[in-house]
Amino acid sequence: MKLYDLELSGNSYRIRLLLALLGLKAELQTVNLIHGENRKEWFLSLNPRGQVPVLDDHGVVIWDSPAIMVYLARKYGGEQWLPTDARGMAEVMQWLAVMENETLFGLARARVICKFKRPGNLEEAQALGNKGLGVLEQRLAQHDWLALDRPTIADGALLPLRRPGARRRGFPRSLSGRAEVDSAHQGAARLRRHARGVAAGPR
Ligand SMILES: N[C@@H](CCC(=O)N[C@@H](CS)C(=O)NCC(=O)O)C(=O)O
Repeated sequence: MKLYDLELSGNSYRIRLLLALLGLKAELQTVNLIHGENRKEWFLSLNPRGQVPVLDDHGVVIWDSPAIMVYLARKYGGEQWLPTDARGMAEVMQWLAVMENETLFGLARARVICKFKRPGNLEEAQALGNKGLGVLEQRLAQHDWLALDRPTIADGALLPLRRPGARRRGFPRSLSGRAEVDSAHQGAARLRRHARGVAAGPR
């Protein structure tokens, strides 16, 4: 199994995290976005969107981090990480939607504007990110996990982006010190503790 990824990429991190939680090993191939490797023909043939992460599981090629999580959870995780009953699956998927919207276009966008000086509307990104954090906070104030009563790919998808130290790696300062950030940190710590219990943890 091979994962095309990038150390700094939050979208790639969540796949490394899930691989570790599932006790799976993958060969990691760094795709250098700065040098435009993701726009080369060989990489576009794997992912026409030219983005990491991409998983190649012995010829089965999947791109987009939530899709990769769904694939890994269903293929290797039994019912634990993504259950097949209607309600359980829907509850997990609704959190993946938060990841694809508020996290990606809010927190992650704000991060690339601040850290990599990419163009974009920082205020809008932060407002959306804060909205997403508020939704996480509301849930985590009353539950240990985002979906159901156990860790699922919803936690793997959403919590690592707010892991302690994330701010140093470029998340906007204006998000610091907020109750929902602290709560998301606690959620992330809970997931990492769980990860330590079942696996060596991601790098
Ligand atoms: N929805 C995608 C987003 C992937 C994404 O934005 N990847 C970034 C790195 S974190 C990337 O490859 N950007 C290069 C580009 O878009 O040209 C996912 O979750 O995998």
